[in-house]
Amino acid sequence: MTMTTKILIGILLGLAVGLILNLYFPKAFEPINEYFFDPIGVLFIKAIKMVVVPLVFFSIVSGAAGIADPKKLGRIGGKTVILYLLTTAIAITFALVIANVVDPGTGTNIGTTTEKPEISKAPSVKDTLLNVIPENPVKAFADAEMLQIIFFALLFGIGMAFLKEKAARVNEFVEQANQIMIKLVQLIMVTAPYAAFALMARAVGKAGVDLIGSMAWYMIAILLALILHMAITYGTLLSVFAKMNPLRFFKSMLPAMEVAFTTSSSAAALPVTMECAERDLKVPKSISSFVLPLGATINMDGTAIMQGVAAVFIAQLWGIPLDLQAQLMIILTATLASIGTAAVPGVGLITLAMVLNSVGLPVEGIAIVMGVDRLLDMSRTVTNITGDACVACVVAKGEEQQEGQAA
Ligand code: DAS
Repeated sequence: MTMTTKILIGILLGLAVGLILNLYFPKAFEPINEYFFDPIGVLFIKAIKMVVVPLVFFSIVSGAAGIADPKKLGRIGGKTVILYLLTTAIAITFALVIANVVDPGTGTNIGTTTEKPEISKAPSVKDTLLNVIPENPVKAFADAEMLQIIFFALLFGIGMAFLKEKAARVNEFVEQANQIMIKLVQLIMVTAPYAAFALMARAVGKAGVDLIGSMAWYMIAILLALILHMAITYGTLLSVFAKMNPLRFFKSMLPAMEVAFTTSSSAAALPVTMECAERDLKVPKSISSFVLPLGATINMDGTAIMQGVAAVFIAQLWGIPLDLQAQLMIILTATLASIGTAAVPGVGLITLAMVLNSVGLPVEGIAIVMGVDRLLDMSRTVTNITGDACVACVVAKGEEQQEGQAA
């Protein structure tokens, strides 16, 4: 039985048990929650927070160190990274607009007045950007200053890419450490069906039937944002800048999309993404071999969309208003969190903790969305790899025009 099936069963059982307790045995819910559901949720969230720092660090260093030709970090690299950041920021903007319009969490109260967490004022975007460079990387790790860790990891990896053979041993260590962290995530995810059951039963047991409707709207909001982002953002980039018919692009990408959907892993889909880009979309290998592996590591528009919608959803469930500054912070941190998300199943949920932390939202909100996350992971991974291929086509066209002018 696949992990997805197990998690689905966990969700459905949790829904059923939560509803029964909420409707027929409300008095029995509290002790069961206190001694069973809650501890499981707390332990699962702690396990997620435990791996965020090393996972993000080694994932980014490994990806940056893997840049085949760091000298390309000049023109092609600059264009690629700017396009990746731009499309991710647009993705989250779509997510926030749709989350505010669909309003999935309003009307369902998870956090009672006593439980409303102390919302620390989100730092301004300017302060956050100034704070990206760590004065002391070790302190950044100790304090889980994720934006500083991401910045340091990118530079560290690029330094390794330039050193190549001279950093071979460090490269080997980083690669192994990255694999260990991914294995750790997989081990944590083994508990996901049980955690999904307990967390869903806890949430529905507390909020009742309303939460089921809210969860459905949460999923609809994400799927809507994923589709709109792919159709509008990628459609525009392909038509205007890659001079390519978007329908031809999506048709060519179907094999890679299918692998991404079934595996929930950009890394697993990468070989097929590269084949579709080179064989069907005529992206030169010299560009696809740079742009696509980098994209699988740092460009995850689908993940950023989930994180944007989830942050607004959790704020709504707890009745916490998000002002414009907090929503701008979500755009910034979810863009950077998606850079730190490793290309394997379920990691977007883990880096969601970083986004929630950044705007002072309750990290236990992950417990609410965790139940349905695997289903959403399959869909957002499709968007992740599609965004990589779209940027590869745009960069390839730009280089072709550049060479045409030079000739
Ligand atoms: N499943 C991840 C990927 O491979 C992204 C995520 O977990 O959000 O793209």
